[in-house]
Amino acid sequence: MNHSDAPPSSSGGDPIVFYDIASGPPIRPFAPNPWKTRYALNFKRAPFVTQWVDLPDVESTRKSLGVEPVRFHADGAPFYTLPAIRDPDAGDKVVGDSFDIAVYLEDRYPQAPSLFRNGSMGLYASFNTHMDTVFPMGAALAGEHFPFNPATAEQSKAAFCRRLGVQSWDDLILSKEARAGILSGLQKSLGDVAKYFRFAGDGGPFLGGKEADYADIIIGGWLMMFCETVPEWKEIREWHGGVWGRLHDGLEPYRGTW
Ligand SMILES: N[C@@H](CCC(=O)N[C@@H](CS)C(=O)NCC(=O)O)C(=O)O
Repeated sequence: MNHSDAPPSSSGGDPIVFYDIASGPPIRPFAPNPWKTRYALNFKRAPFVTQWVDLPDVESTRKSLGVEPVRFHADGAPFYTLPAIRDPDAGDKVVGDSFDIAVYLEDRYPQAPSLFRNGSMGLYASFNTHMDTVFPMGAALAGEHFPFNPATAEQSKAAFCRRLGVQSWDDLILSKEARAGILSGLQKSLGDVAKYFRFAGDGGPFLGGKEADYADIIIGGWLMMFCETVPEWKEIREWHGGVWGRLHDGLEPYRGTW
């Protein structure tokens, strides 16, 4: 987003509407990219309400907001995603990508702590892209633990199968051996990321030390997905000297309520 597009600041009117993906009841946030936005909204102390969207309704919701897709399937077809936000207090401005939302919030709430140190958004954007190549391999571990809404689970499973080119949902359920293989691959890849914490100084818990910023939120969003959907989370949080558990716990004040 161009900085000149941003409204001057909040006038304290209607809250931002945050479109997040609903789990089955009782509803809880679990999706990694929406978690980045939830953390950023709380970090910037932005007034917001959550509009829960059932997985099969993500496409129609995004279309109704008139926001262009930011992801595409392998065949080039649009992949409709959340998060998105709508800001009624800024002429119903809609933003539909977690990173763009963070940039928007930084401009919108200049008095709140900064998400980006030294205004270096480009560096954070490239870090975001990098992390989005490392963490998704862990998503396969959710499998049968994915918190579908029972009312629409079959529809959602069919969509996942089409997307991944498999015949049935059962094909996506991992054997014990496959699970162990993914865990060990994830551990190796996260080991490279864990090395970034050597700059944290005095035990972190964040990448930049004692204060969180958007780089921690990028990782934290993925860790929330592990925490909510991956049974091995207790093990993962202890990997690499416990950097994951410490960062996750350090972000607790920014989780808010829903
Ligand atoms: N680059 C986008 C990616 C958003 C994204 O991939 N969202 C996922 C949830 S983490 C989604 O909406 N998936 C919908 C689906 O799987 O049908 C962003 O950061 O906002």
